[in-house]
Amino acid sequence: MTMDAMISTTEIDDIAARLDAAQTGVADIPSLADNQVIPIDAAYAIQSALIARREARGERVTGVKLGFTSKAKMAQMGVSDVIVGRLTDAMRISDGGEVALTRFIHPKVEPEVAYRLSRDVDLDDPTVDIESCVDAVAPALEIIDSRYRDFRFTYTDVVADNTSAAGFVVGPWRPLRDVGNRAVRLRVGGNEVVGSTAAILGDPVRALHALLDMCRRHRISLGAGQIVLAGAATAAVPLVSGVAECEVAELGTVSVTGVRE
Ligand code: 0L1
Ligand code: MG
Repeated sequence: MTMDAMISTTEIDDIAARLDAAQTGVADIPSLADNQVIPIDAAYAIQSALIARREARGERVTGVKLGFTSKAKMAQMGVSDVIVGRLTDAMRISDGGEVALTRFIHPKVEPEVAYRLSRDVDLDDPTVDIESCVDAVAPALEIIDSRYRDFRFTYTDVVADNTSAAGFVVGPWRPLRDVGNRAVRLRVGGNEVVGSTAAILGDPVRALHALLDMCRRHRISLGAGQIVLAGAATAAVPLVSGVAECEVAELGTVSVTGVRE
């Protein structure tokens, strides 16, 4: 076992390959932290290598997502920073569509708010106004599926694992508006949980500012047309067969049906 914080390019590629195989083979792996300390920059490098593997298979990055946007989750992980992951076209499920549960290891679903970028964001421009780079907002669902056994991971583990990103559904877009403090209802099978968009950093619009900061720090590009998942309005709920539906008050509804093939 090595506890050396230094990590080589070869190790970065090896870990990305293991995480990629866990996702494509639907087979979990132990927490990286059981064997190795992964520095945060290396964790984002592993995430980039993982995304490069997806791109090599023909996937396209179509957005970004934020995680750990609730005070409760940050406290649980002992961190004060959000995390950023990448979304690809292969992760997108159409609103009202079906998703095979066999694609995932142990999927959970989160009710979220999505923003749409209307122009490229110049990360090197200190005066950039991120809110003016957004033209639309929509209710959304995120499917998370940690590649780590029992969802047991550290902060850097989960960054390396592309922040558990596995699927997402975006509801009808509306022109950009204030979506702060809106009631949120998530129904999955027979269960219902309620929350508020205030759970997303106090107001989802703050997620845009946090995103800009993280993307600058980790050189993650933000381009016109990309989707931003701002974070979860409630704790994640296991995704089971049947309809999962999220309703954000005065914004709209989005759903997906989990099916066993
Ligand atoms: O908020 C999220 O999208 C979840 C980030 C990853 C943590 C988890 O898998 O629970
Ligand atoms: Mg999420």
